[in-house]
Amino acid sequence: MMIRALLFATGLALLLAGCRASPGTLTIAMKDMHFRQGEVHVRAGQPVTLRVVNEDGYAHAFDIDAFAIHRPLAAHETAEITFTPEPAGQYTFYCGSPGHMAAGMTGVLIVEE
Ligand SMILES: [Cu+2]
Repeated sequence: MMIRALLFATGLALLLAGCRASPGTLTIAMKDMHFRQGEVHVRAGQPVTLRVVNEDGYAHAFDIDAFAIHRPLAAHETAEITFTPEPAGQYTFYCGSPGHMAAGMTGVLIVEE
C-alpha cells in the first residue's frame, strides 16, 4: 500500500514537472459568454503562447489592445497567439464581438516582473 502511494506521488511529481517544463503555453477557453480563465499570469519579457479555445457554437474574438492583439475566432475554433508581454502590469483582455465584453467577456492578463 505504501509503495503504491509512493509511486502515485512520484508519478504526480513527474506530471507536474512536465507541465512546468513548458511554461510558454497557456490556455484561455471561451464558453457561454465568458472566459474560463478570468485571470492569467505571465512573465514580462518572456515569449508566451496563448492557446485561445472557442468552445461556443458561435463566433468570438480575443483582444488585448495594449499588445495589438485582435483575433477573431469562428465557432469551435482554436487559435495560438504568441507575443512577448512587457512591461509588467495589468492588461485587460476581452472579446471584441459586439456586445460580448459588456456581457462579461473580459479578463485580466497580469504581467509579472
Ligand atoms: Cu465573444
